[in-house]
Amino acid sequence: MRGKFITIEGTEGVGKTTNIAFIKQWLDDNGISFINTREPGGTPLAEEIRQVLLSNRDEKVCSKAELLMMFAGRAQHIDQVIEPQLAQGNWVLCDRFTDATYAYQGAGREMGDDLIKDLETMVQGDMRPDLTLILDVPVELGLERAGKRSEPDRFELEKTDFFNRVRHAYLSIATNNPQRYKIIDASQALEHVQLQIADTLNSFLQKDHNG
Ligand code: T5A
Repeated sequence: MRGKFITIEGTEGVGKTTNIAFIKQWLDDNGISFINTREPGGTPLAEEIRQVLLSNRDEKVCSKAELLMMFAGRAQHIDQVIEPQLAQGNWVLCDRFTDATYAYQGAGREMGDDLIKDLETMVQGDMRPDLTLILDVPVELGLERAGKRSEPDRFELEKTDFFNRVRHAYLSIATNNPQRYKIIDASQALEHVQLQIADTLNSFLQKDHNG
């Protein structure tokens, strides 16, 4: 049986990395074989593209170049990792996927959705995640948390307005498709965030078992 594809999304510093550790434990506890991966990245070539995308540079990266690099890495990642793993029956847990492109390039960079939809169809066909968790915190809180952890990358140097557009795009994507998306209030203490995540995963698994 084909594996399930779960993605984790949110603005900077919402706690994706922290909560992925919790989800991995939940998968282990439920005896589910899985791989954990990320975007941009996930294969040696796509990780090289990630470096190009995140590193600070004097040359301005134009939005179309940024968008195409996101999808170039994604095409490689799907072909080499995601699709073969799902086909083998393993679950794939991915830190960010195409919803990040709608949120960051579509809304953050104000490129709109049309071009992204075309690229999504070209690169993914009709393949979409089965479940997407959107960790939500006010932008200022996320940036404060991320700032304590490491030096800002090229995206983290953007202004608050940019991240507010990203956040609202995520919330609107989720609201328009409650079947696939679950918004997690990640501004709470970690144990409360993890209770919400566990509830979501337990009902997803239950629905899967019920067919
Ligand atoms: N991007 C990506 C695009 O523009 N388009 C795309 O298509 C894709 C795929 C990738 C960048 O690329 C952009 C978006 C991004 O800018 P990334 O590394 O995936 O970068 O994303 P970041 O958001 O930069 O990831 P971070 O690692 O910064 O944030 P996390 O993983 O969300 O946060 P985490 O877990 O490291 O937590 C941050 C801090 O908060 C604490 C943690 O301990 C940590 O110190 N924390 C909490 N503190 C209190 N209470 C809680 N509940 C907490 N949860 C976490």
